[in-house]
Amino acid sequence: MAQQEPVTSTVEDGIAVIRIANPPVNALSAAVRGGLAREAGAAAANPAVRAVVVTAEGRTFIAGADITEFGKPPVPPTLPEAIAALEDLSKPVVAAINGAALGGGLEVALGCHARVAAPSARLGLPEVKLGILPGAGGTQRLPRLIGAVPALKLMTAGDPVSAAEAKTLGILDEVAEDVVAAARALALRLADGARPTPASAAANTGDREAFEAAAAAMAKKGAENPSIAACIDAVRAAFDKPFEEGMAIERAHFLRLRDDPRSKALRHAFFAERAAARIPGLPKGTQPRPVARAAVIGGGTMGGGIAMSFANAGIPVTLIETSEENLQRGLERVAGNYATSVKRGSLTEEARAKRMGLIEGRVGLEAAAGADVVVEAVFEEMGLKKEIFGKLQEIAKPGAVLATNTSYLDVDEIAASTSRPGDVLGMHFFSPANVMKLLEVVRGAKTAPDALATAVEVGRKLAKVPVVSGVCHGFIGNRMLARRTSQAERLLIEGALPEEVDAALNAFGFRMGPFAMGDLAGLDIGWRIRQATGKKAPVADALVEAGRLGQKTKRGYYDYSGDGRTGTPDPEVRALIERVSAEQGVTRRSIPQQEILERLLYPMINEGARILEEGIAARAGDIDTVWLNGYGWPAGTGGPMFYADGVGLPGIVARLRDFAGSSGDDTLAPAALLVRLAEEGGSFAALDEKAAA
Ligand code: 3H9
Repeated sequence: MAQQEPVTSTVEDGIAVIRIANPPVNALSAAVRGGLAREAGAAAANPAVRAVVVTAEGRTFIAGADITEFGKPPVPPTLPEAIAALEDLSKPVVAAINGAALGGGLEVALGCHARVAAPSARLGLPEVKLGILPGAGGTQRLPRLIGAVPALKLMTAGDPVSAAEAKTLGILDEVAEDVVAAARALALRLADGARPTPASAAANTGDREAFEAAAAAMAKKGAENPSIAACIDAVRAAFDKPFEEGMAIERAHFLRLRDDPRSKALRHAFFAERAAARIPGLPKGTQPRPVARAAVIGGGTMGGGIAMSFANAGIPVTLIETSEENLQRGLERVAGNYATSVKRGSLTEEARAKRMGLIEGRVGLEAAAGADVVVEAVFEEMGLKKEIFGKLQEIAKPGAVLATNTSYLDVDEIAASTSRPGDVLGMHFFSPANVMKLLEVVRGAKTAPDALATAVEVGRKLAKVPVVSGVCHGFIGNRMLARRTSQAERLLIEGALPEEVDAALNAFGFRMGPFAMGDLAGLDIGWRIRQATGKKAPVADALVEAGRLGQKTKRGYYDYSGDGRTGTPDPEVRALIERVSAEQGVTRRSIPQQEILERLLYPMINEGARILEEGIAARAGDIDTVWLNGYGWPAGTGGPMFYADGVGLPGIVARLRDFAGSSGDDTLAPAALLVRLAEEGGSFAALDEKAAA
């Protein structure tokens, strides 16, 4: 297919308007960079042109460098060269920022001599989130333009700011509804006056001492993030090095970080998250059903958090309980959460009032009648869920999506309790539901395509990261977690201590290990599930039976008698574990950290491979997205399946065979898919690419 020229320009009334049209987000592909340099040259050569405006088509100005080009051989011109072509023009160049200007997009705007943005535009340097730093002059022009401290803050946080904030910071000259008209007017005024100072020659870097103090604080906070140190080093050059030298320092950091495995992992995560939103196997033209109102059944912690998610997205929601008393308790918890946010300054009083106004509390299931999507969030009890869905078939309006928030139960069995199984699916939120990004959307055998599309669309509206899962015990995330949990318990019996197991995962990058996590959540939860399913975990069971339920009883795997939150190793726990080992006839041994890590992670990866071969997940990237957004998997390693590719699948297969052989536990034997990929020299990434093509 012939590629349309993505950069064009028209000359009218002495002004050349350069327009970028490279859908979907006007990323700076080679063709766009080349086009910008070419049109800058044309404007320079055309005597009829007195000034230049740079703008773009669509909702975005420019979303930055084209990230898909990062792994490929470079095609000239580089982005710094294209930007220099604009900045070096002797005629004034004004950016007309019609939408998001991110990364290289903001850097293009900084290379222009002045900037006008639409009120809805957002501006930012999100490169650190991809494991790199601004690499097209952002670290040199922005500090010179607005001061080193605010510039460093913007690029180390990576979050965009509004046009109004950008104006206050001094990034923008004007904010205007009709950006192109305003930019034209400004360009003409500049053409009539003196040539404006380009950002590369501005002298607003500010106070060196204040910068060093801010930099030290940021370096401490972001100690494990190499992008932060690189940003600091590059911005520092804006104080004492000529612009060109600063650019060279920036470039060297950029190339080094871009080729680091960490950035590759973060880029993988970016694309995997977006791919997860594409539902495989939907008939062409499937449209989500309209959703104007939601209902949540169950006002507990989970239900309240889900209701908050709807209200936060501006969708009116009815929170339903069985009694006035339970309802009041649920509403009070929600109100309390919002009040805390206001107190912390993360929510305005106005927004709080608006959100609370969108949540209506009602007693009785009949109140679900007006909702387009109903989310059931009651206890994990099949009988109760079936009863509710049985009633909902009459109460809910025709076409309403009926979702269960179950984390383990069989969605098909729940669907079978209604006469409208096509409307039924799972929407598995993660606690706290108003905060956690992940949403597993569980597709039942009979779920209608448009119901599924609706749940994914609702997830996106709620600012969640939806991932579609098939029906199985625990879906994608909890099914894999169960493998880790059982290995963690086995490691204790074989010779490890809770603090050693947790330390192995902390060293890998998890904020919390399984035992610290268990203590936080409460050990009675797992115990109750084991009681109901007839499973055993000798150490965990013994702890619960000794009244050690975790932080809430000040004793669990750790002792919390200090501040109640910081656990310290407890000799009593050690004695208890050693007793269990003895009872099991196990001679305890010291287990190296690397072995602990492999024992925890490889069985999870193995389960991920099974999930993939059974079609429970459509892509390895979906599994990574689940773990990155719902379970605190360290982002810099890209998720379990991406990590597995990096380790090498043959090595993982060999280790799993060792584990299965020495333990006699068949579940540890490598999955057929894992063995096949290892033998063929394949990878999960290649498998996903093949599926996409
Ligand atoms: C950079 O600029 C480095 C420079 O400093 C130095 C260079 C030398 N490239 O998110 P969406 C695709 S680093 C390629 O669903 P939204 C995306 O994959 C860059 N593709 O839409 C998706 O494709 P598909 C710094 C990109 O409306 C489609 O566009 N910039 C890029 O929810 C739609 O995306 C960033 O980190 C890209 N840069 O959100 C910004 N961006 O349809 C990254 C998007 O096939 N982008 N795609 O799945 C974003 O944050 C969001 O995409 C944006 C739109 C807010 C722009």
